[in-house]
Amino acid sequence: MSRTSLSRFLIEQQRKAGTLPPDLRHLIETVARACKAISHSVGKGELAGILGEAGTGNVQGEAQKKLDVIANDVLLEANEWGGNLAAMASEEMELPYSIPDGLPRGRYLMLFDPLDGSSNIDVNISVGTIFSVLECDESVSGHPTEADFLQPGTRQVAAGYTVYGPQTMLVLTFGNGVYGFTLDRENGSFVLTHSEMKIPQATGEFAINMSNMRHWEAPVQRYVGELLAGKTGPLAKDYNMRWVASMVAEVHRILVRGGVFMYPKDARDPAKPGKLRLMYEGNPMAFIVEQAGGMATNGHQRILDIQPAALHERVAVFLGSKEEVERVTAYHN
Ligand code: AFP
Repeated sequence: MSRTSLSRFLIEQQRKAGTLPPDLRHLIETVARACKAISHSVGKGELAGILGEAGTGNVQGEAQKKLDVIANDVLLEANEWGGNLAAMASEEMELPYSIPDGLPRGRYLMLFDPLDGSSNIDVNISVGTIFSVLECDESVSGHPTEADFLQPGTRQVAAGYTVYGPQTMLVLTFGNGVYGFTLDRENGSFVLTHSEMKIPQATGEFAINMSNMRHWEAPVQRYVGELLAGKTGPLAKDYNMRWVASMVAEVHRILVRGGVFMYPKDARDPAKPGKLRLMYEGNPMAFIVEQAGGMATNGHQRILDIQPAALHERVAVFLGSKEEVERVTAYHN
Protein backbone atom coordinates (compact mmCIF):
# COMPACT_ATOMS: atom_id res chain seq x y z
CA MET A 1 0.00 0.00 0.00
CA SER A 2 1.46 3.38 -0.94
CA ARG A 3 1.41 5.74 2.02
CA THR A 4 0.79 9.46 2.00
CA SER A 5 2.96 11.26 4.51
CA LEU A 6 1.83 14.53 6.08
CA SER A 7 4.47 16.40 4.01
CA ARG A 8 3.22 14.89 0.77
CA PHE A 9 -0.42 15.59 1.70
CA LEU A 10 0.39 19.23 2.48
CA ILE A 11 2.39 19.76 -0.73
CA GLU A 12 -0.43 18.25 -2.76
CA GLN A 13 -2.93 20.55 -1.01
CA GLN A 14 -0.67 23.49 -1.84
CA ARG A 15 -0.62 22.52 -5.53
CA LYS A 16 -4.36 21.91 -5.65
CA ALA A 17 -5.78 25.26 -6.80
CA GLY A 18 -3.58 27.04 -4.26
CA THR A 19 -5.79 25.97 -1.34
CA LEU A 20 -2.85 25.99 1.06
CA PRO A 21 -0.35 28.87 1.04
CA PRO A 22 3.31 27.75 1.39
CA ASP A 23 3.85 29.66 4.66
CA LEU A 24 0.78 27.99 6.23
CA ARG A 25 2.04 24.59 5.04
CA HIS A 26 5.40 25.30 6.65
CA LEU A 27 3.70 26.37 9.87
CA ILE A 28 1.69 23.14 10.06
CA GLU A 29 4.81 21.06 9.43
CA THR A 30 6.50 22.87 12.31
CA VAL A 31 3.54 22.31 14.64
CA ALA A 32 3.52 18.62 13.67
CA ARG A 33 7.23 18.38 14.49
CA ALA A 34 6.62 19.97 17.88
CA CYS A 35 3.76 17.53 18.54
CA LYS A 36 6.08 14.61 17.82
CA ALA A 37 8.44 15.92 20.50
CA ILE A 38 5.53 16.30 22.95
CA SER A 39 4.33 12.79 22.08
CA HIS A 40 7.80 11.49 22.88
CA SER A 41 7.81 13.18 26.30
CA VAL A 42 4.25 12.02 27.08
CA GLY A 43 5.28 8.47 26.13
CA LYS A 44 8.27 8.48 28.49
CA GLY A 45 6.25 9.55 31.53
CA GLU A 46 7.87 8.66 34.81
CA LEU A 47 10.99 7.34 33.02
CA ALA A 48 11.88 10.95 32.27
CA GLY A 49 10.70 12.24 35.65
CA ILE A 50 8.14 14.52 34.03
CA LEU A 51 4.91 13.46 35.72
CA GLY A 52 3.34 15.53 38.49
CA GLU A 53 2.91 19.17 39.34
CA ALA A 54 5.20 21.93 38.11
CA GLY A 55 4.51 23.87 41.30
CA THR A 56 3.21 26.86 39.32
CA GLY A 57 -0.23 28.13 38.27
CA ASN A 58 -1.44 29.46 34.92
CA VAL A 59 -3.47 32.60 34.25
CA GLN A 60 -6.73 30.75 34.98
CA GLY A 61 -5.47 29.87 38.45
CA GLU A 62 -5.11 26.18 37.56
CA ALA A 63 -2.15 24.16 38.83
CA GLN A 64 0.28 23.45 35.99
CA LYS A 65 1.67 19.99 35.42
CA LYS A 66 5.34 19.63 34.46
CA LEU A 67 4.20 18.45 31.04
CA ASP A 68 1.96 21.52 30.57
CA VAL A 69 5.06 23.67 30.88
CA ILE A 70 7.23 21.38 28.72
CA ALA A 71 4.63 21.20 25.92
CA ASN A 72 4.19 24.99 25.98
CA ASP A 73 7.97 25.55 25.69
CA VAL A 74 8.28 22.99 22.89
CA LEU A 75 5.60 24.76 20.83
CA LEU A 76 7.07 28.22 21.44
CA GLU A 77 10.62 27.19 20.63
CA ALA A 78 9.69 25.21 17.51
CA ASN A 79 7.62 28.05 16.06
CA GLU A 80 9.37 31.27 17.00
CA TRP A 81 12.14 31.13 14.37
CA GLY A 82 10.18 29.70 11.42
CA GLY A 83 9.17 33.10 10.02
CA ASN A 84 5.50 32.17 9.63
CA LEU A 85 4.05 33.68 12.81
CA ALA A 86 3.62 37.21 14.12
CA ALA A 87 2.67 36.00 17.62
CA MET A 88 1.40 33.04 19.64
CA ALA A 89 -1.02 32.77 22.53
CA SER A 90 -1.47 29.84 24.88
CA GLU A 91 -3.59 28.62 27.76
CA GLU A 92 -0.40 28.65 29.81
CA MET A 93 0.50 32.33 29.22
CA GLU A 94 -1.44 35.38 30.33
CA LEU A 95 -0.33 37.54 27.39
CA PRO A 96 0.50 36.82 23.76
CA TYR A 97 4.08 35.85 22.94
CA SER A 98 5.29 38.08 20.14
CA ILE A 99 8.04 36.85 17.84
CA PRO A 100 11.19 38.45 19.29
CA ASP A 101 12.91 41.30 17.43
CA GLY A 102 15.71 39.95 15.27
CA LEU A 103 13.66 36.96 14.10
CA PRO A 104 11.53 37.15 10.93
CA ARG A 105 7.85 37.77 11.61
CA GLY A 106 5.16 36.09 9.48
CA ARG A 107 1.51 36.87 8.87
CA TYR A 108 -0.17 34.27 11.08
CA LEU A 109 -1.28 34.20 14.71
CA MET A 110 -1.48 30.85 16.47
CA LEU A 111 -3.34 29.97 19.66
CA PHE A 112 -2.90 26.68 21.46
CA ASP A 113 -3.71 24.58 24.46
CA PRO A 114 -0.36 22.77 24.66
CA LEU A 115 -1.58 19.86 26.78
CA ASP A 116 -5.33 19.55 27.11
CA GLY A 117 -6.65 17.09 29.69
CA SER A 118 -3.44 17.35 31.67
CA SER A 119 -5.13 16.12 34.86
CA ASN A 120 -5.05 12.76 33.03
CA ILE A 121 -1.28 12.63 32.48
CA ASP A 122 -0.38 11.04 35.79
CA VAL A 123 -2.94 8.26 35.30
CA ASN A 124 -1.81 7.36 31.76
CA ILE A 125 -4.99 8.42 29.95
CA SER A 126 -5.06 10.22 26.59
CA VAL A 127 -4.17 13.92 26.48
CA GLY A 128 -3.72 16.22 23.51
CA THR A 129 -2.58 19.49 21.92
CA ILE A 130 -5.16 21.81 20.30
CA PHE A 131 -4.27 24.69 17.95
CA SER A 132 -5.98 27.40 15.96
CA VAL A 133 -4.44 29.61 13.24
CA LEU A 134 -5.67 33.11 12.33
CA GLU A 135 -4.31 35.77 10.02
CA CYS A 136 -2.83 38.87 11.58
CA ASP A 137 -4.37 42.04 10.20
CA GLU A 138 -2.11 43.60 7.57
CA SER A 139 -2.25 46.96 9.35
CA VAL A 140 -0.34 45.57 12.36
CA SER A 141 3.26 46.66 11.90
CA GLY A 142 4.85 46.12 15.32
CA HIS A 143 4.23 43.46 17.94
CA PRO A 144 0.65 42.11 17.81
CA THR A 145 -1.40 42.64 20.95
CA GLU A 146 -4.25 40.67 22.57
CA ALA A 147 -6.75 42.72 20.50
CA ASP A 148 -5.27 41.34 17.26
CA PHE A 149 -6.20 37.81 18.35
CA LEU A 150 -9.83 38.65 19.12
CA GLN A 151 -11.31 37.37 15.86
CA PRO A 152 -14.34 35.06 15.59
CA GLY A 153 -13.69 31.39 14.82
CA THR A 154 -15.00 31.82 11.27
CA ARG A 155 -11.71 33.62 10.55
CA GLN A 156 -9.58 30.56 11.33
CA VAL A 157 -7.45 29.47 8.37
CA ALA A 158 -6.44 26.18 9.98
CA ALA A 159 -7.14 24.21 13.13
CA GLY A 160 -6.11 20.88 14.48
CA TYR A 161 -5.33 18.69 17.41
CA THR A 162 -2.91 15.92 18.24
CA VAL A 163 -4.18 13.19 20.52
CA TYR A 164 -1.51 11.32 22.50
CA GLY A 165 -3.24 8.00 23.08
CA PRO A 166 -2.48 4.37 22.26
CA GLN A 167 -1.63 5.94 18.88
CA THR A 168 -0.51 9.52 18.40
CA MET A 169 -2.80 11.11 15.80
CA LEU A 170 -2.81 14.55 14.21
CA VAL A 171 -6.20 15.74 12.91
CA LEU A 172 -6.32 18.82 10.67
CA THR A 173 -8.61 21.10 8.75
CA PHE A 174 -7.96 24.05 6.46
CA GLY A 175 -11.66 24.50 5.75
CA ASN A 176 -12.01 21.81 3.11
CA GLY A 177 -12.56 18.61 5.06
CA VAL A 178 -10.90 16.89 7.99
CA TYR A 179 -7.88 14.62 7.66
CA GLY A 180 -6.29 12.36 10.25
CA PHE A 181 -2.63 11.25 10.33
CA THR A 182 -1.21 8.51 12.53
CA LEU A 183 2.35 8.82 13.79
CA ASP A 184 4.48 5.94 12.56
CA ARG A 185 6.76 5.70 15.57
CA GLU A 186 9.31 3.59 13.69
CA ASN A 187 10.20 6.19 11.08
CA GLY A 188 8.90 9.26 12.87
CA SER A 189 6.45 10.47 10.22
CA PHE A 190 2.74 11.22 10.30
CA VAL A 191 0.89 9.09 7.71
CA LEU A 192 -2.56 9.86 6.29
CA THR A 193 -4.83 7.17 7.71
CA HIS A 194 -8.23 8.91 7.96
CA SER A 195 -9.36 10.78 4.82
CA GLU A 196 -12.44 13.02 4.82
CA MET A 197 -13.49 12.22 8.39
CA LYS A 198 -17.29 12.49 8.79
CA ILE A 199 -19.37 12.59 11.97
CA PRO A 200 -22.58 10.53 11.73
CA GLN A 201 -25.64 12.83 11.96
CA ALA A 202 -27.36 10.60 14.54
CA THR A 203 -25.82 9.00 17.60
CA GLY A 204 -26.61 6.95 20.68
CA GLU A 205 -23.66 8.22 22.75
CA PHE A 206 -23.23 11.33 24.89
CA ALA A 207 -20.43 12.78 27.02
CA ILE A 208 -20.93 15.14 29.96
CA ASN A 209 -19.58 15.35 33.50
CA MET A 210 -22.72 14.08 35.29
CA SER A 211 -21.35 15.09 38.71
CA ASN A 212 -22.31 18.69 37.83
CA MET A 213 -25.93 17.81 37.07
CA ARG A 214 -27.43 19.76 39.96
CA HIS A 215 -25.67 22.94 38.76
CA TRP A 216 -26.91 22.86 35.14
CA GLU A 217 -29.47 25.19 33.62
CA ALA A 218 -32.99 23.89 32.86
CA PRO A 219 -32.49 23.11 29.13
CA VAL A 220 -29.50 20.86 29.87
CA GLN A 221 -31.34 19.20 32.78
CA ARG A 222 -34.23 18.48 30.41
CA TYR A 223 -32.04 17.19 27.58
CA VAL A 224 -29.87 14.89 29.71
CA GLY A 225 -32.98 13.73 31.57
CA GLU A 226 -34.41 12.61 28.23
CA LEU A 227 -31.17 10.85 27.27
CA LEU A 228 -31.21 8.97 30.57
CA ALA A 229 -34.87 8.03 30.17
CA GLY A 230 -33.85 5.97 27.13
CA LYS A 231 -36.37 3.87 25.22
CA THR A 232 -39.19 4.62 27.59
CA GLY A 233 -38.62 8.41 27.42
CA PRO A 234 -39.55 11.02 24.77
CA LEU A 235 -36.50 10.20 22.59
CA ALA A 236 -37.53 6.50 22.48
CA LYS A 237 -33.91 5.37 22.30
CA ASP A 238 -31.29 4.05 24.73
CA TYR A 239 -28.11 6.10 25.00
CA ASN A 240 -24.64 5.18 26.26
CA MET A 241 -22.35 7.57 28.15
CA ARG A 242 -18.58 8.27 28.11
CA TRP A 243 -16.48 10.84 30.01
CA VAL A 244 -12.70 10.87 29.53
CA ALA A 245 -12.14 14.42 30.89
CA SER A 246 -9.79 15.11 27.94
CA MET A 247 -11.68 17.13 25.36
CA VAL A 248 -9.27 16.02 22.64
CA ALA A 249 -10.03 12.35 23.30
CA GLU A 250 -13.79 13.01 23.37
CA VAL A 251 -13.74 14.98 20.10
CA HIS A 252 -11.60 12.30 18.50
CA ARG A 253 -14.08 9.59 19.51
CA ILE A 254 -16.92 11.69 18.08
CA LEU A 255 -15.06 12.19 14.78
CA VAL A 256 -14.54 8.46 14.49
CA ARG A 257 -17.94 7.10 15.57
CA GLY A 258 -20.25 10.01 16.39
CA GLY A 259 -21.60 11.30 19.68
CA VAL A 260 -22.38 14.53 21.47
CA PHE A 261 -19.97 16.28 23.87
CA MET A 262 -21.20 18.87 26.34
CA TYR A 263 -19.56 21.22 28.81
CA PRO A 264 -22.44 23.57 29.66
CA LYS A 265 -22.54 26.77 31.65
CA ASP A 266 -23.39 25.93 35.25
CA ALA A 267 -24.22 27.61 38.53
CA ARG A 268 -20.93 26.82 40.29
CA ASP A 269 -19.54 30.13 39.04
CA PRO A 270 -22.40 32.12 37.48
CA ALA A 271 -19.94 34.73 36.20
CA LYS A 272 -18.37 32.17 33.83
CA PRO A 273 -20.16 31.16 30.64
CA GLY A 274 -18.58 27.68 30.83
CA LYS A 275 -15.33 25.92 31.72
CA LEU A 276 -13.68 25.55 28.34
CA ARG A 277 -11.78 28.31 26.59
CA LEU A 278 -13.23 29.80 23.41
CA MET A 279 -10.14 30.68 21.45
CA TYR A 280 -7.96 27.60 21.81
CA GLU A 281 -10.50 24.89 22.69
CA GLY A 282 -13.99 25.87 21.47
CA ASN A 283 -13.06 27.51 18.16
CA PRO A 284 -10.58 24.97 16.76
CA MET A 285 -12.78 22.04 17.80
CA ALA A 286 -15.90 23.72 16.38
CA PHE A 287 -14.08 24.32 13.06
CA ILE A 288 -13.03 20.66 12.87
CA VAL A 289 -16.47 19.35 13.89
CA GLU A 290 -18.30 21.52 11.35
CA GLN A 291 -15.87 20.52 8.63
CA ALA A 292 -16.68 16.89 9.46
CA GLY A 293 -20.42 17.54 9.02
CA GLY A 294 -21.20 17.99 12.72
CA MET A 295 -22.39 21.02 14.66
CA ALA A 296 -20.98 23.12 17.53
CA THR A 297 -22.91 25.71 19.57
CA ASN A 298 -22.78 27.37 22.97
CA GLY A 299 -26.45 26.38 23.43
CA HIS A 300 -27.66 29.55 21.73
CA GLN A 301 -25.47 30.25 18.72
CA ARG A 302 -22.77 28.76 16.54
CA ILE A 303 -19.46 28.86 18.46
CA LEU A 304 -17.60 30.04 15.35
CA ASP A 305 -19.77 33.20 15.17
CA ILE A 306 -18.94 34.39 18.70
CA GLN A 307 -16.98 37.66 18.76
CA PRO A 308 -14.36 37.09 21.49
CA ALA A 309 -13.86 39.81 24.08
CA ALA A 310 -10.78 38.35 25.78
CA LEU A 311 -7.97 35.94 24.97
CA HIS A 312 -8.86 33.50 27.75
CA GLU A 313 -12.64 33.86 27.44
CA ARG A 314 -14.69 30.81 28.38
CA VAL A 315 -17.57 29.28 26.47
CA ALA A 316 -20.26 26.65 26.94
CA VAL A 317 -19.78 23.83 24.43
CA PHE A 318 -22.25 21.45 22.75
CA LEU A 319 -20.67 19.68 19.80
CA GLY A 320 -20.85 16.55 17.68
CA SER A 321 -23.58 14.71 15.82
CA LYS A 322 -25.94 17.23 14.26
CA GLU A 323 -29.29 15.78 15.36
CA GLU A 324 -28.36 15.91 19.04
CA VAL A 325 -26.63 19.31 18.99
CA GLU A 326 -29.65 20.73 17.17
CA ARG A 327 -31.95 19.27 19.82
CA VAL A 328 -30.08 20.60 22.87
CA THR A 329 -29.63 24.02 21.16
CA ALA A 330 -33.36 24.16 20.41
CA TYR A 331 -34.10 23.47 24.11
CA HIS A 332 -32.00 26.54 25.02
CA ASN A 333 -33.59 28.79 22.45
P1 AFP B 1 -7.35 19.91 32.29
O1 AFP B 1 -6.46 20.19 31.09
O2 AFP B 1 -7.16 20.89 33.40
O3 AFP B 1 -7.27 18.48 32.72
O4 AFP B 1 -8.86 20.20 31.77
C1 AFP B 1 -9.37 19.45 30.73
C2 AFP B 1 -10.61 20.09 30.22
O5 AFP B 1 -10.39 21.43 29.90
C3 AFP B 1 -11.21 19.33 29.04
O6 AFP B 1 -10.24 18.69 28.24
C4 AFP B 1 -12.17 18.36 29.66
O7 AFP B 1 -13.25 18.06 28.83
C5 AFP B 1 -12.64 19.08 30.90
O8 AFP B 1 -11.62 20.01 31.23
C6 AFP B 1 -12.87 18.15 32.05
O9 AFP B 1 -13.39 18.86 33.10
P2 AFP B 1 -13.95 18.17 34.46
O10 AFP B 1 -12.72 17.83 35.23
O11 AFP B 1 -14.76 19.24 35.07
O12 AFP B 1 -14.71 16.96 34.07
